[in-house]
Parts: sequence; C-alpha cells; structure tokens
Amino acid sequence: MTQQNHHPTLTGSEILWATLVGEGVTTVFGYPGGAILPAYDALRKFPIHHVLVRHEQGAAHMADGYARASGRVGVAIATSGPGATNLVTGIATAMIDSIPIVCITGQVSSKVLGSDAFQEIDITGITLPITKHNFVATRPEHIAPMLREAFQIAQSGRPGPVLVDITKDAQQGTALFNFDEAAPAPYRPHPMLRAESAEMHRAIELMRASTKPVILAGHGIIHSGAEREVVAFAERYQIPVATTLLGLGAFPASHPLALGMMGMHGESWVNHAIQQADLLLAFGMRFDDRVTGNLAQYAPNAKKIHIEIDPSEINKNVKVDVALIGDLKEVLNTLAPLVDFATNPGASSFAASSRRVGSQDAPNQTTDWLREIRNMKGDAAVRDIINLPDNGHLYAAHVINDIWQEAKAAGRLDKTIIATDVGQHQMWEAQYFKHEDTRTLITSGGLGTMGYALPAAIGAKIARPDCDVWCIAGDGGFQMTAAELSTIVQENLHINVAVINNGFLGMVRQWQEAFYDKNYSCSPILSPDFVKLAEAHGIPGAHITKRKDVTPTVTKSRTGSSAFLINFAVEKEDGVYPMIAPGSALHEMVRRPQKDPLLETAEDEI
Ligand SMILES: Cc1cc2nc3c(=O)[nH]c(=O)nc-3n(C[C@H](O)[C@H](O)[C@H](O)COP(=O)(O)OP(=O)(O)OC[C@H]3O[C@@H](n4cnc5c(N)ncnc54)[C@H](O)[C@@H]3O)c2cc1C
Ligand SMILES: Cc1ncc(C[n+]2csc(CCOP(=O)(O)OP(=O)(O)O)c2C)c(N)n1
Ligand SMILES: [Mg+2]
Repeated sequence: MTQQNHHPTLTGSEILWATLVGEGVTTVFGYPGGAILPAYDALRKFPIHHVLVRHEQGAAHMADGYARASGRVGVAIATSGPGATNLVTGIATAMIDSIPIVCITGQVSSKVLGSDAFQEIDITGITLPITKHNFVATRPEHIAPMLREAFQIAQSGRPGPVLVDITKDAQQGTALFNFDEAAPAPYRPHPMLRAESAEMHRAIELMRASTKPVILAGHGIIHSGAEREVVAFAERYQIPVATTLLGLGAFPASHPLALGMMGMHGESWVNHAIQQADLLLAFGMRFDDRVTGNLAQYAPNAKKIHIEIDPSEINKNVKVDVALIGDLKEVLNTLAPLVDFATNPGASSFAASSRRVGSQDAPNQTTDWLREIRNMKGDAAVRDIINLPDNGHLYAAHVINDIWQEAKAAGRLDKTIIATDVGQHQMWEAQYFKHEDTRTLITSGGLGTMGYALPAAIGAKIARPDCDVWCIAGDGGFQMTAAELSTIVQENLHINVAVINNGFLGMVRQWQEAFYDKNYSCSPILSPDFVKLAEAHGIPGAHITKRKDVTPTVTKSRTGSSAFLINFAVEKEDGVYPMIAPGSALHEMVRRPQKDPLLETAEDEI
C-alpha cells in the first residue's frame, strides 16, 4: 500500500470493500466464484461481515429483506455468469417494490469481454430493465465512484436496485483511493412544488368540497418516513385510511381511522368505501391492478389527488385530478398548513399539533361518512375467528391469528417482523396479522416471488437482531429456497419458521377451483417431512395439527434460543375471501361460501 497525498494506493478489490465501509455497510450477502475471487481475497482486511448464502437468489432476497426491515441499503455479491444470473429474480423483486439494494458482480477480465469467455454473461444487459441503473467497472479507478453513485441512486427519489459489474482485472489493478473525491454530484430531486402552485390550490379546493374522502396509504409512506405525518393528516381532517398490501404497518391497524387492506383480497367495507368515496387521496401508492380491480369502474364518483415521487406513475393506471409530485412527507408538510389556513385562517400550524380523533375542534364534515363506513363494517369483526369453537380443523387463518395474538400478549408486537412468501398464506397474513408498526411486514407484492420469505427473514433478522422474526411460508414456496436453513445455522440466527402446509400450491388451487372447473392440474404438491428437514440442519421443530397446540408452540419457538420450524398441517382446500375475480369491479367481491365453517359474521355485504 503506497501513500500519495495521504490517499493510499489500493487494489480494486480493496477499493471495493473500503468504499462499502465508507458507505456504512457492515454486512453483505454473497457467494464466491472465479471472477470475484480477488475481492473475496481482500475481504479479510475490512470490518464487513459476509453471510455465505446457499444460492445467489437468497443473497438478493436477504439484501432486500435487510433493506425493508431497516431502511438501509442491502448489499448482495456474486460471481460472473451463473452467480450473476441467479441474482436476477431477487433484483426484479426489489425493482418492482422499489427496494434499495446494491448488487455487485464479478466479471471476466476486460481484455476478454465479448469473447464468450468462461462464465462470461452480459449481466448489465440482462438486468437493464430490472435495475434503476447499472454499471460496468473495467478499471480500478472506476470502482469507488461507481459504487458511491450506486448507493446514491439506490436510495434517492424512488428507491430501487442498482448493479455494479466489476471485471477481474479491475479488481486486481491498483489506483489511488479517495473516498470523498469519489462522491457523486449531489442528488437533484424533482423540483419541489411550491406552496402557491395551482395544483396545491386545486388539492385544497377538492379537500374542502369533499364529504366522503378516503386516504389510500401505500408503500411510499414507509420510503418517505412519513408515518407520523399521515397519522396527523388523517386525524386532523378525520379521513379514513385504506392501506395497500405494501402499506400495511405504515398506518397503525388499531387506529380508529384505519379501515384495513384494500383490493383483491381486501376487506369488503374498505373496497365499498373506495367505490363510494367522493375524494381519494393516494399517498405513495401506484394503483396496482390488485388494488383497483376493473379500471373502468374504479371509484367512479371520486376526484383523485395523487401524491407521488415518481412522475411516471401519474395517470399511468388511474387518471387523477391533481398530481402533487414530490416526497410524501415534504408534500404533506407543505399542503397541510395551506388546508388549515383555507379552512380556518386562525388555526395553529399543522406541524405543531395533531388533533386526536373526535376532539372538539376537529373539522366535522366527514363524521357522517365515518358513521356510514362503520355501518358497512358491521358491529363485529368481520371474521369471528377468535371466537370460533375449535371444531378439530386447523385453519391457516387460525395459525396466523394466533401468532399475532401471541406476540401481542407478550408485548412484542412492535418488535415482531413477519416475512411472508407468496400465495394464500400471504393473504391470510395480511388479513389476520394486524400490523401496528412500520417495517414489520416484509412481503413481495409486485412480483409475487415464491421462495422470498426464508431469505428475506434472514436479511431482516440481521438488520434487526432485537426483533422476533417469523418466516411464514407455504409448503410450495418454502421448498424453493429451503436450502437457506443451512445459512441460518451457519449464522446462528434465531428465526421462527412457520410452514403453512396445505398440500397444495394453494393459491393456484383456489383459482383452479373458481375459474378452471376444479381441474387441479399440477397444484397438489408433495413435501418432505419439514421437521425432519429442519432437524437435518440442526434446527428443532414441531408438527402441529390441532389449534390448541398452536400458541404454546409459537411461544416455545419465539422464546427459545435457536431457530425453530413449525409445520402447521392446515385444512387442505380452504380459500382466501373476499376475492375479486379478474376483470370485476372493486365492489364485486366473491364471498366465502356459506358451507364453510369459517364464517364471516358481520353484515359487511351491501
Ligand atoms: C397473491 C397476491 C395478492 C395481492 N393482493 C393484493 C390486495 O388484495 N391488495 C393490495 O393492496 N395489494 C395486493 N397485492 C400486492 C400488489 O400486487 C402490489 O404490490 C401492492 O398493491 C403495491 O402497493 P403500493 O402501491 O403501496 O406499493 P409500491 O408498488 O411499492 O408503490 C409505491 C409507490 O410509492 C411511490 N413512492 C416511493 N417513495 C415515495 C416517497 N418518498 N414519496 C412519495 N411517493 C413515493 C413509488 O414511486 C410508487 O409509485 C397482492 C400481491 C400478491 C402477490
Ligand atoms: C417463483 C414463482 N413461481 C410461481 C408462482 C405462481 N404462484 C403464485 S401463488 C402459488 C402457490 C403457492 O403455494 P404455496 O407456497 O404452497 O402457498 P399457498 O398458496 O398454499 O399458501 C404459485 C405457484 C409465483 N408466484 N412465483
Ligand atoms: Mg401450500
């Protein structure tokens, strides 16, 4: 190592790690191979913990779970060729849900690029549509500036994945390392809208004219860190709040203004409220098709205000009346005082106070509307699951509900993170686990990636070791990445694994039941004995078939000192309800068939 002007000359590999240290990285998730070996050789000199995954898809999902749980950038690392292509599903998962991860791949030497060299693949070409940006570093002096820019791009504006491909000779060569000089130009956000803009005034007019407003609370609330501002806004103007799947936890489920999840498997009264609203305030959500149902019939009476950081989302799916482009927190902090002033010129500032629901001086205009929604909801919880007598059957909904109740009873709700896989169990989790706190649900929404839960749970546990972390997966999806059980043991992580085992690719079976004449083509799935599989990894476990055994086993898992796997043998042909069939409008929900013992008790159908 030679010094020049106090800046050391390092190898490209050393620059890679030194830059990550400078960016505050303490853990990376990866798997070595030829084209990245120089970097692995240099790793021992730097204070970075490397988690050796069992498949590079796991590395990308772990980086993603780490980012969702902490708000920090997750880092995945792989070799060229098959190592790099194995990252692809994880990168796409992060892209569609706007998760900040940086993926670093080794590449063949710059001298042989383009020659179909051993394990050469054009990974920047492959990942162009599924990254926010990507880079190829062919010289050691490229590495620090490219990595630093990658971190900036991943985190700024609408977050997302960035890939940096580094040739082997760039890792082996040397260059001066100057962390500060490698800094990218400052991020220039989309011009912040001004308080006096016409759009702001139009938004205020629409709010003042509305008697039936609904806030659509999305994932952008979490990215923006605007959780408190949204609660204050909803309380101040007494606006009920519907939440997307990825927005769950951004607004406390027990808040009196919280309606619950909207969309395909959302609560019926939530969807009815949206269809009857005269104003929708979309906060950091992108009107996904699972959320809108048939667009032609979506919220026909509602004016729409969209607060969104990415201009390309405006009018993409739903035409809106007002678009307020910018970071949600900043926009709300600009908008609210103006609404206050327009409503009551003498009022104190929005930032200074937030009024409690039902307080004397809160505007009253929406009270009738809240009453109307409460009537839709009925006078009891819609699904009377907790009070259902134990009829000898074990339902997935019971299991999820009991995991939630157990965490609540233990006073651990704010320290419980659930990573789900994709399918029926994912929807039951969204319905029956009431998320009170931000970043407590980690789930693949947009891509719906099976195999996500176990590695994402590992990333979350490493980001938040203080939390109880649950992986809730179906018997199908769990088998896609079950090899990461070995990573859990190697890392000595206390992760709770719940396999919701219904013997089927359940969500597929449900669609076949509803739309393909019960032709269960290739949806029954055989599984190994998951408890024995866990034991083979050195992880204890239990088979549960009776509801009475759920809570004690959940407690045993949560309070134990190592990872634990519970195989819940649940009812095989249960369905997720309500459900909106493809092409139907948001209010055209299919209800649970009456014959099923799991009744939805309230009069929530209108
Ligand atoms: C089997 C299955 C069933 C599903 N069913 C449902 C369902 O019933 N209901 C449901 O809601 N979802 C459902 N989903 C999920 C659905 O596909 C979408 O992933 C989800 O609705 C997207 O939520 P979102 O728009 O809040 O989040 P994202 O897709 O992450 O969009 C967030 C938006 O916020 C913006 N943003 C980011 N940062 C900021 C900021 N700082 N300020 C302002 N804006 C910002 C982004 O640009 C983006 O437009 C289902 C998924 C699966 C796999
Ligand atoms: C990688 C991947 N392949 C296929 C699908 C399509 N798919 C969505 S849900 C589902 C069934 C999931 O079955 P399981 O993991 O057992 O969960 P369950 O629905 O039974 O709760 C399938 C195959 C997917 N989302 N992801
Ligand atoms: Mg299943």
